[in-house]
This record gives sequence, C-alpha cells and structure tokens, in this order.
Amino acid sequence: MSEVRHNWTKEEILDIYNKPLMELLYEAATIHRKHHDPNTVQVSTLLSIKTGGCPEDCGYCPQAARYHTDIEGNDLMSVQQVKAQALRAKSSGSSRVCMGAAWRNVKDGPEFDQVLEMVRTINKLDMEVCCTLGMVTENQAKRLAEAGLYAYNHNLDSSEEYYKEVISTRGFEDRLETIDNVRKTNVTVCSGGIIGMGEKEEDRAGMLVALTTLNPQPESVPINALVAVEGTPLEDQKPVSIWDMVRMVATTRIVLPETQVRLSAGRTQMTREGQAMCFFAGANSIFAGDKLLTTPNPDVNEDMEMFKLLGLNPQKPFIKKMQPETVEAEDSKFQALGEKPKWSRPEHKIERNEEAKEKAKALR
Ligand code: SAM
Ligand code: DTB
Ligand code: SF4
Repeated sequence: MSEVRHNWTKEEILDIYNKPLMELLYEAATIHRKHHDPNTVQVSTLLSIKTGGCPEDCGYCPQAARYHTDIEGNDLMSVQQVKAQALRAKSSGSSRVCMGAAWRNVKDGPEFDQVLEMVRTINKLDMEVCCTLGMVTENQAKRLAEAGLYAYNHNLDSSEEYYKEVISTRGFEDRLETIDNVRKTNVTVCSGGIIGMGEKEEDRAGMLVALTTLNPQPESVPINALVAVEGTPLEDQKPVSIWDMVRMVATTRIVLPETQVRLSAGRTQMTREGQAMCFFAGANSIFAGDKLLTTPNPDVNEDMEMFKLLGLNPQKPFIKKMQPETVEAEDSKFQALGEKPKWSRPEHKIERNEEAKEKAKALR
C-alpha cells in the first residue's frame, strides 16, 4: 500500500513528472487501482450562479471586470433557477453540483443567505453540493457546513512563486487561509490548479508540493488546462499538449494517492483517446455540462457515450468507492488513533468493491 506523504520535494516530483511515459503511466495506474475503483468516475455539474464583474485580476479569468471579454454577466441566480438546473444535472447522471460565483470573497448578507438556501435545496435532492465563492472566513465556512455543503473548491492555481505573476490582488497565503477555514468544518476540500499559463515544470511540481503538504490532503484536486480567453492577459498562451496533461494527471495521482483527481477545464481540446489516457493515469472525476462557468465543455451525451465506450460508471452521490485494501488500511489507521476516517461524514457510505476484493485475494 503506497502511503500518503506530506514531505515530497519539488525535485522528487519533477523526477516523477519526467519519467519515461510508459513507466509513469504504469506507476500511476498501479497506485490508482490500489486506492480507487478504476472504472468509476465522479461527475460534477458546474453552475455559474453569479457571472462576471469580479474585482480581482486573475490573468486567466474571463470574469474579471477589468478585462474586456465577450462573456455575459449575470446577477445572483434565484434558488428556483438553481433547483431546476440541479434537477437537470441529476437526470443526466451528475452526483454533484458545483456552484461558482465571480466574487473575491463572500460577504455576509442577503446574497450569502440565498446561497445557503441553494445549498439546502440541492442537498434535499440527494446530490452532493460544492461551492466556489472566493475567500471565506471560518464563520462563513461553518454556516455553509451547517447548510449541508459537501465540498468547497478553492484552487491554489500554481506554485507560490508563479502565483504572483498571474494574480496581484491577493496572495497565495490568502488561498491557504481559506482552505484552512474550510478544514475547520466537515466540508471536504477541492483544490488544484491550472497548467498552460506560461509556468515552468518546476511551478507545476511546486503546486503539487503545496497540495501534498496540506494535512489532510484535499479530497479532490482539479487539473485545469488553461482556456485562453480573448481579452484576458493570457489570451495568447499556446494550448496545453495532451502529453503535459497526462504527465500532470499521472504525477498528481502518484503524490496524492487517495485524492479524487479531476480532469477539469480544457476537455473540449482533448480527443477521447487523450481523455482515456488521463483516466488510465488516475483521473477519476470530471466536470460535465455543456458549459464550464463561462466557456464551452463537451456535450453531456458525448461524455456519456465516452463512458460507455470506456466501460466507466458515474459515481453515486455520498458513496466513495474504494478498493478494499484502502478501506481496511484506513479503518485500522483511524481506529488506532481513536478517530473517524476523514472521509466519513454521517451519510457517507463506503462501498466495498467486492469483485476487486476477490481479485486482490487471488493475487495474494
Ligand atoms: N471566484 C472564485 C475563486 O477565484 O476562487 C471562484 C470561481 S473561479 C472562476 C474558480 C477557478 O476556475 C479558478 O481558481 C481557476 O482555477 C479556474 N479558472 C478560471 N478561469 C479559467 C480558465 N480560463 N482556464 C482554466 N481554469 C480557469
Ligand atoms: C475548477 O478547478 N475548474 C472549474 C471549477 N473549478 C470552478 C472552473 C473552470 C473555469 C473555466 C473557465 C470558465 O468557464 O469560465
Ligand atoms: Fe474573480 Fe475567481 Fe475569476 Fe479570479 S478566478 S477573477 S476571483 S472569478
């Protein structure tokens, strides 16, 4: 059983990233199988509940007010609109709705109360709810948790060094502080980043070092390929090559063995073969829906066809399908500490993969 480590160095991670591809894929796929069911992929639907007009200057983002992009801005959606979209997402196989707002940070008041009501409403539909609303205080994180929030997305986006090159209106430390505030609740953490912003491989490794240092490590890590949007400072960046994407996914899988690695923005540029390679390398979650927040994403039906072709099954809500060895190792580790496993929310069932258990027994 590969152990979770919090002391990876940048050099070690770069060595993994630059391994001969066949070795990298084999190692990543082996670790993936030890911790996860390789045929299950978690599907989240993104919903931009408040679009555009953001005061921040994130160089990649079409929603920053200061850049002249072609997006249509919108005020906060109503709870009824959100409910209707969540029902649509559920019927197309999504187990999670991720609501994004173009805010620098959450402000207490009627708009936050409305978001809390959205969280309660989606929860009642028996779907996992995720929010990405910018910075939150400990108290706001607690209120989101009480409303039944399942996950909070707050990306580190790059290495601490490269972060400054892309964003000046807030710092890397601010990102860590929000993640810390979320960690004081039972809400799970979703935090990853973007490749293709002009960063070096060292920065990709640096971001992974920062993510592995978090304790506990994020339950979910999105790997986005930059969507270069006209009007943003990063509009002329070259598209990310599939080989970089596969290497990044595989490396993430190796250094964050228990985490759900999310193949995020940039899938419209990828072939099915490319995406299949990413799933083999350890990606086990996607954003579905014809739109990400403001930019296109593959059609839901095409994604479901791809799942059928590859024999992949969408993960059910509130069920983490893990290989039996992981469940057993985690059980004993946490029993010894007298604590509950970190992924154990009251409603969170662990589905043991009986078929894999038999296979593992036969191999022993
Ligand atoms: N405003 C909140 C924040 O910044 O945390 C939440 C929404 S923000 C759009 C969420 C994430 O989307 C960013 O952290 C970034 O990783 C990703 N993102 C934004 N624009 C992107 C782009 N053009 N390409 C890839 N990822 C992007
Ligand atoms: C994440 O890491 N990627 C998603 C989600 N978290 C919020 C957002 C991608 C946005 C891509 C650009 C857009 O559509 O505006
Ligand atoms: Fe605003 Fe988030 Fe976009 Fe940055 S990434 S400009 S904070 S919406």
